[in-house]
Order: sequence, then C-alpha cells, then structure tokens
Amino acid sequence: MSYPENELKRISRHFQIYGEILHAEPLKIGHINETYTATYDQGGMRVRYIHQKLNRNVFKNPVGVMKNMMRVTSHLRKKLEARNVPDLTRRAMVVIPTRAGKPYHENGNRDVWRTFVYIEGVQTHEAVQSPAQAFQAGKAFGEFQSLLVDLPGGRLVETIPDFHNTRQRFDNFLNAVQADGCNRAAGVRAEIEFALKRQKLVRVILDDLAKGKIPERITHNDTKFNNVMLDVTTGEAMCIVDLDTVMPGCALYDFGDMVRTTTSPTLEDELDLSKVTMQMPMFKQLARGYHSTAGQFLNRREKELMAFAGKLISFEIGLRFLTDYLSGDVYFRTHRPDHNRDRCRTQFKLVESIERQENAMQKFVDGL
Ligand code: GN1
Ligand code: MG
Repeated sequence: MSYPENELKRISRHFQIYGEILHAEPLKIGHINETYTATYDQGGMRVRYIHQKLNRNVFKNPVGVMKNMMRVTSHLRKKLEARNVPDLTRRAMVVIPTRAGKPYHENGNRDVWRTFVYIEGVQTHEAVQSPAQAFQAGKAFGEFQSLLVDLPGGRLVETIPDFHNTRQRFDNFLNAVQADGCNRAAGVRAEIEFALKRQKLVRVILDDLAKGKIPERITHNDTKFNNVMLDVTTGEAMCIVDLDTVMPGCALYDFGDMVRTTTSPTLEDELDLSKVTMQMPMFKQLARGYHSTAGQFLNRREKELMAFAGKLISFEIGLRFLTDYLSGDVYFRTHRPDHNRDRCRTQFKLVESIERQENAMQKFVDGL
C-alpha cells in the first residue's frame, strides 16, 4: 500500500511548506485513507507534517469533504482563540493549503492529497487503557459537538450520504447474504442468524429522528478512540482528528461509537472473544466525560437512548464488517484472511455484553 517515497516528495512540493522533505513513513492507522508522517528541514529545524491521500472510492465528493473540513477547523480555531486557550495548533487540526491556495492537491491519477500540521507530544491508542482515558474521550467528543453547535454558513455537506442509516446498513447486509458472491455465507451462519434476530434495533433512532423527537446536529460520525489525541505527559485529550465524516448527524451515533471503542479492553479484531466485554467502570467515566460537555444541549430523548446507542452502533459496525466479508472485502482495508469476519465477531460479542448490562448502563446515565 505504501506510496513510493519519490512520489510523495513530488506531492509534498505542492503544499505551502517552507522546508525540504527529508523522509516520510506510512502511519498504519485507519481502514480507509492512506496517511504519512513526513519530516522536513525548515530553516535548520526539524518539523513534521501529515500528508494524507483520500480514499476516493469511499469519499465520492472530495471538494465537499474539504469544504466541510475548512469550515469546521476554522470555526474550532476561532472559538478556541476567543477563549484564549493555549496550544491552539495542538487542539484543532490545521490544514496546510497548496501553493495555489487550495485545501487539497489533485494529481494526475485523480488522487486527492491533504496536508496537516503534525501534532507533537500526543499519542493515540487502539484500545482504551483506563477509565481516565475513557473520560477524556467522552469529554473531548462532547466538546467537539458543542463547539460546532453555532457553526455559521448553512448545513454541512453529507460527505457519505446515509452513513449511519442503520436501516439501509441492514438492507445492504441482507443483499450481501442474498448475493453471496464469494460463497462465504455458509461459513458465517451464526453471525447471520445473530444479525437477523436483531433487525428491529435498526429503526429505533431513525423513527425518533423522523418524528423530530431527536434533532439533527453536527456530529463527527467516526468517534473511535483512536481519533482522540492524548497528551503524552498529562493524558489530557488535545485534539480530535479524522474529520472527513463531520456532517449533519445524530449525537447518539457519536456516543454509541465511543461506547463501542472505549469500553472493551480489546482491539477491534480481537480473536479471543472471551476478552471482549463492555466494562462498566469505563462506561461510567465515558458517560461522565461526555455529559460534562454535551449534557447542556442534549434533549431528554437523546439522554434516554445513550446505552441503547452503544449497542446499536456496535451492531451497525459489526453488520458493516460482515457485509464487507460477504462481498469479498471491498471496503475496509484488511491485513489477514477473514479479517472482516473476525472484526464482525468482536462487535457482535460486544453487542451481547451490552445487552446484558444495558439497564444498568442506562440507570447510570439517568443519574448524571
Ligand atoms: C472506518 O478508517 P477509520 O478506521 O477511521 C470507517 C468507520 C468505521 C471504522 C471501524 C469512512 O474508519 O465508519 O467505524 O472504520 N470509516 C468510514 O473501525 O467508513
Ligand atoms: Mg475514520
């Protein structure tokens, strides 16, 4: 997958970086885009930047993606500036424009590249390690949503339409089972049965959105724990990254994906399913953190469905992995045979764990 280094050097010259690229390494996180850390010599100082190639198979409207990103990052920055927050460029992503003044560079192959300031002194984790980290994640995503409540300039572009449309995700799954294009359905009978039994989950939030009981908000839509950068010394959440799916959405989907990725001690593709479990101490801190920054603007119905949202999004992502497995691994990047099947199993195991604890989880949220 690695982009040849000389190619990357050529691309880097299109951006407003006043330095000379020394070397670049691929960053192996994320299932969709290709990301590189590049080191430059700038006036005798080593400075790093991120270069990222957008996956055009997934993001069909790169202009819309980058329009959203510019609006969102400049708004975040303005709000943080007004609050006199220190360390601004470590707290909101900074997009480096091209020499032509555009937010992205498109090369001859129609590849779309963006460049960001590299944030030093932070780290991300694929799995949560402590309740304090879960608190930080919840607080940071809640703050992210709350800073965007007054974003001027009209509705953001839907960069992936129906991204969290769980009804449609379920239909796509049914179609993939029906087609069984790779003859894989027989090997995942149990997973298919598991999903079929839970079909009714997929309408709950959609129905409330349609009735207006739950409002549309500006949401991140990919609130994985590894999209929160934590300060290496203080552990404080500094910056939310991966802004390609920031668009109109539902706050509960963001909270649900936090539950999916910050409450189990395991990786998303853990093979030992006995280790996959929704840990209550993590959930409590996650919910406390999220409530501390989002509590003021959430309505009653949103608060009532917070535990449910964790179950729903774990189910949704499990369905997406299963659908992709049945379709021959065409969407998510995989690193071993049956990788999407294994990822699906982990998600479904988490769904079961949440089912067992859902009442206790919601009771805790109600008491916040
Ligand atoms: C993808 O690439 P990454 O890891 O940020 C996916 C998310 C899934 C996630 C599952 C655009 O995100 O929706 O929840 O994998 N992003 C897109 O790990 O489909
Ligand atoms: Mg992402």
